[in-house]
Amino acid sequence: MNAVTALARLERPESLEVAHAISGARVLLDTLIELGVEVIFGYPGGAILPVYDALHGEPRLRHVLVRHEQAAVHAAEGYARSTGRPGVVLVTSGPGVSNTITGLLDAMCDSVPVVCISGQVATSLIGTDAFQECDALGLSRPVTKWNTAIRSANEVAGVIEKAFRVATTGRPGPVLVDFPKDLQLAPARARADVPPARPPEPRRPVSRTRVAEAAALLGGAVRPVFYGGGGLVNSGPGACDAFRRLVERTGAPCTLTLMGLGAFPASHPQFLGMLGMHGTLEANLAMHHADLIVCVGARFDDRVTGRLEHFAPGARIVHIDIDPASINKLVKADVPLVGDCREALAALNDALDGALSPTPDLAGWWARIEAWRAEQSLGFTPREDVILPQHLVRSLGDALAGSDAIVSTDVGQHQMWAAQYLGFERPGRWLTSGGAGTMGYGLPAAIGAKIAHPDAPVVCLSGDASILMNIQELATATQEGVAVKVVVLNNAWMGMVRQWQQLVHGGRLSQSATGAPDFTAVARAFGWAAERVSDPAELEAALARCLAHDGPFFLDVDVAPLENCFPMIPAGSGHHEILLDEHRRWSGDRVSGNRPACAGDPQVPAHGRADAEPKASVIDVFPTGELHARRHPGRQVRSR
Ligand SMILES: Cc1ncc(C[n+]2csc(CCOP(=O)(O)OP(=O)(O)O)c2C)c(N)n1
Ligand SMILES: [Mg+2]
Repeated sequence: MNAVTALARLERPESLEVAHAISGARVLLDTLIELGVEVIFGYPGGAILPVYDALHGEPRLRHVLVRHEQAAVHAAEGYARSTGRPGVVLVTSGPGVSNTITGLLDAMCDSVPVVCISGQVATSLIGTDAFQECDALGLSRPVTKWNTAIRSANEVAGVIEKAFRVATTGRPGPVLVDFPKDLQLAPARARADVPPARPPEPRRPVSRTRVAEAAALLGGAVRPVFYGGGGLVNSGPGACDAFRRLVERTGAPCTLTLMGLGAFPASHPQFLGMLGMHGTLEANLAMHHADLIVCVGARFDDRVTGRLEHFAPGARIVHIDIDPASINKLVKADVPLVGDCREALAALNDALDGALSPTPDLAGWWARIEAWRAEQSLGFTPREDVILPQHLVRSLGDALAGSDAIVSTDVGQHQMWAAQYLGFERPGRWLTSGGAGTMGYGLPAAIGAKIAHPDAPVVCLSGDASILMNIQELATATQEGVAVKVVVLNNAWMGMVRQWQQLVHGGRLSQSATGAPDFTAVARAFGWAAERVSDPAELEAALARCLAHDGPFFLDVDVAPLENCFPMIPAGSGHHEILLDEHRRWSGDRVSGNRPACAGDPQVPAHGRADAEPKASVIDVFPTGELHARRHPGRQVRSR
């Protein structure tokens, strides 16, 4: 007997042989399979080893071995958001489960259905400060929709079924089930003995009275706006279709939140772009001047409303949401409509079908909107000497056009540029961390999505700081053979932090300069193909090589380091006070400051900005000089 076999015998109690066929661990896997689970994202450890043992050689479940438990949750989120099915996570006790907390918070904030199963020390050891014991329920309570511990091997199937039901019904969210090791090993009654799960709670029917009130408001509004959010995406393609039908039949403009992008086609003439802090001028001004806002599956988040006292002063509000707690939380709804978006929108469409009054004439409203659109708040002119971030994102969008690609992002300026410039035509193709704003989300989320959609192009657009937060997941993609692409918008800054420090903190650039490692060397070390590009003339070809490569590919794109993301509603301002760029501010109903020249202007060459030298700025705290002067001592200075 060699040492390994002896050790295995020592660690494998005889009782396990007896229990193995129907151990708690086996029941867990059988239940997952019955619930339709095909993929688990996880990382093993002592307190979950009996489940990993049962998983060994189980052909019906694919286990994706991540390299950090936080990434397991983000990968499960990417899987869930791109399929509409819950993502499943398996981790050990102590640091294994505590590492999931950021991921669970992320899923909680963005209403993503995730079921996380964590190992726990044996029940006899709970409360003794045993090795890798931690209060998993206490830790995860604020970041889960529901959590529970398994108290007997016989209840495994029932608890897991309930976990899936809670995660996926109503407003979706993460659930954690803590599973002590002795119960994983204990014999469990056969699956058939378990009492059948309670049927799902009957859905609350949509109120006909409220639907009629909403239809009446739509029939009388002359400046209506539809404002859709992530709830539309969660409700599924049927809800998005019903939303489109409603928007088209009323002829009204439509805007979407960061989480809602894709719920209405970006190329549609009635789409105004994203709203909120970095939304388009026309979307935010339409909200500000509206006489009716129909909010569907969104929650009047502070990044959307700006300063609440100034929010949409003349608008009546119809608010459709499955979560009653979201209604009247921040903005009082004139017509609250609690229910699933798809059902509520179908009812509203039906009510309008039966309405006798003609649709109001919105020509005057559209004329105002077109004037705001004409300001081209997302306009930019590519440069020949350096890749502008906007140019990178637009080129990536062009390269992906027509391929039904899935794009994930991290958090920062690159995320906002992605939301502004990548047009999403369908739901479920845009994966981003909205509510929590979690740096480190992008790469594992892309891996989870690619595993669900092996034939779709899946790209993670990241920032040079964010990608480092879960860079170890490059190893997951290599081992699992997952051909995701990473495109890093590399400005060598925590760009969004620097932007706020410039605009809000007097230009004191405290700890936001990062520099960056040689990402191509890092990626190659993990077995990825990689390239770096800095010349605008080479960008398109580099993107094409990245997307065409048969395997994971890391493209490090050097961009103009000091570019900032506009439009921007500064924190504490209303929707009508918008910075259009460093030089121009929209206030009330007009622009102050000078517009930098753009391509198409008579005096400007086709490429290149006429105003290379900064003009006097309308933003007082914008010491551009200091940006060039201050360099982190150890920072790698890029040659251009
Ligand atoms: C885990 C986490 N820590 C800190 C932050 C705060 N934060 C928001 S954006 C940002 C900088 C991101 O830099 P980078 O990834 O390079 O993106 P860029 O803004 O330059 O595009 C930071 C630190 C966060 N969102 N998440
Ligand atoms: Mg950066």
